[in-house]
Amino acid sequence: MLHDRAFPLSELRLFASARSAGKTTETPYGTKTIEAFTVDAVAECDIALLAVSGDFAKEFAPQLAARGVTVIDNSSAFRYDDDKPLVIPEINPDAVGDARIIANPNCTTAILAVALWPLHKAFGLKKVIVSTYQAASGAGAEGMSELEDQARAYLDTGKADNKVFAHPLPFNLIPHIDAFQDNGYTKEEMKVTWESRKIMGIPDLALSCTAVRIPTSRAHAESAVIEFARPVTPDAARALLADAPGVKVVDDPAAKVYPMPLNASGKYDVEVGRIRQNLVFGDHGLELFVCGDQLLKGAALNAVQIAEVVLDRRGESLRRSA
Ligand code: 2RA
Repeated sequence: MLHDRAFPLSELRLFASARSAGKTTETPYGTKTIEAFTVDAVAECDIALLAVSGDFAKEFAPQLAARGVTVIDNSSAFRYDDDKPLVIPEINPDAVGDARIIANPNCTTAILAVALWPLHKAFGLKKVIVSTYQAASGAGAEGMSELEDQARAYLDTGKADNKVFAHPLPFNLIPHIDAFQDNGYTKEEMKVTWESRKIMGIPDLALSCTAVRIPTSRAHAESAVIEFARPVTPDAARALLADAPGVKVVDDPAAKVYPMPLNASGKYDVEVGRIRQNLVFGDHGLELFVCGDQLLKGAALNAVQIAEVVLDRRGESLRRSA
């Protein structure tokens, strides 16, 4: 992603646990040897992109920040801290400010919010009801492998063992992503509510979500039913979204054109389609379907876009102000 976007780095260094240290990996910047993570070693860098557990981030991100490193963290460790920005550059780039720790949102939130934001600015979001259709790779490489292995095993033997997912995923869907909370929602579902409110700056936004794992490999899809404060039409929404950064309107149902995981995989833009006047909320309501690559806009792309904002806003002072 850094190379794809021609991020102006002088050196890329890769850090991991002692188990991986010493291994080499091919990158667009040449063969790299993975180094053992230590605060001292990473403190030599200007920007650290963390793809680690929340516990690891909580322990080490503040230590790196204290050493002058700008940390962009993909875990949920800091997303809900009032003093840490949670950023989608198309929505709230100014939130980056002088922060040394910047949180990257949950993939499901990022894909939805980038499509909701232009509509919110024009018509005012009032209520949003979301249902998700999330790819196996949202659970990591192990999730994707489990789907492939289970699918083969199921076709060969009629049975499939599950470890990563709570149930077999091939030829099934599982309305359970992350842990159940006291209110009956899962953590994944609550993340969409909490994070959308924070990123869009609408603390009282009424948003509820049902998150479902489906047997696709890559790219999450989401259906959203939206009530607005002001009247809205599908044509007006299409026109706005067509001009919005990070979004592509894919909406010609008569030609069987609508967002789908197979098409959205590998794309930077979140695809939006099936835009229609909602039957429940009438002229104040829309219904739409979004699909985005959760490994890109939902993770790596958004993280690198945050790094671009950091560089753009305070590149000169990255280390010197530490
Ligand atoms: C998932 N959203 O799809 C999660 C990954 N962060 O499981």
